Amino acid sequence: MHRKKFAPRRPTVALGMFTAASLAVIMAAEPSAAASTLGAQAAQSGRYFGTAVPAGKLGDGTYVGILDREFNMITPENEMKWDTTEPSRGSFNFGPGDSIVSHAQAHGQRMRGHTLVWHSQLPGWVSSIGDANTLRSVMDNHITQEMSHYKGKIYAWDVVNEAFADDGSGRHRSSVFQNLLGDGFIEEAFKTARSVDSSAKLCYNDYSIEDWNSPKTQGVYNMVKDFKSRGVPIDCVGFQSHFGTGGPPSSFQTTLSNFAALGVDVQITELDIAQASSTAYGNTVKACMNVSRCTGITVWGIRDSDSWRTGENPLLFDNNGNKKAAYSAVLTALGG
Ligand code: 9MR
Repeated sequence: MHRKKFAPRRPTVALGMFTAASLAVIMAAEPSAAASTLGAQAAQSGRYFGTAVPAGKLGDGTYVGILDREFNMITPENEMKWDTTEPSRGSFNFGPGDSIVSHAQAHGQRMRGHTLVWHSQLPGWVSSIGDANTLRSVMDNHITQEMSHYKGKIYAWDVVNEAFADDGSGRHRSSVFQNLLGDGFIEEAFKTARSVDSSAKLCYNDYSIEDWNSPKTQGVYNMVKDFKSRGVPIDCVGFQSHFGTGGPPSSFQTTLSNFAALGVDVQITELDIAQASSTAYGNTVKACMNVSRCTGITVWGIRDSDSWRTGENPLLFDNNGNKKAAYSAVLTALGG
């Protein structure tokens, strides 16, 4: 009776359309003002703008001033990697990662978790395991303990990082995981991750997969396609985007949209560009803006002096924390 009286369905739709139409009129009359920070400008299109943060810089006032003004997503640069979080078997250390999470929570920033299973920054006790059953239980336990500790605090996890080879084969690289567990180690990691925290997005993250024509890109694409077709849980693909002076390959937007069409979000996760030309940065951001499922961009550091690429000046702020020309190019590109 109650439902009938209000005949909810059609009026709801009509009201929805009316509201949308009114909004369009209001927006046409008063276009939303361009934002003055990267995070706020990205948010206007429902995206985020993040950076990598090392715990050791949280005491640097200039650094933190820029971090909290400009960025609304944080990736710990090293603090959630296996060599820090489980330096010996079954002995976990979440202190450094916790300090970054606390900062993020206090400043309204979300977190990308980086990274659960990676051949690098892997402690010797893991790489020297010699039998599959031990390694499988060690890997699953690592994922379980780390994701449980951070449950509810991580927007997206890089569950597996850099598992594909650079040799043009389009196949997985050699690693203790690959060598003992075979190709199935990646899906095992994703299934375990989903069972621990069903609300975090689960990403595969890699570099040199931005060019659609590269065998490595095709290898990752085929893996994601296979996972989606078999119901293996995967929600997103991270394109690290460590570019040379020319910036992204011309096919970058095609790559992002082809992956997105498989039913995953795509994200630029570790962006830096040698010498940081405005054109190269602008083109990178535009490629993301043109793909609706490209949900955010993370640069791999704030000032050039914070970068792992010493001497290449690849970031958006100079050593003194001043905005570089590329900063304006990025802000403009984020504004559509
Ligand atoms: O920026 C990180 C640097 O401080 C570390 O020394 C290095 C060790 O491997 O890892 C760097 O971050 C890497 C990221 O975790 C994965 N993709 C490549 C990044 C740059 O090397």
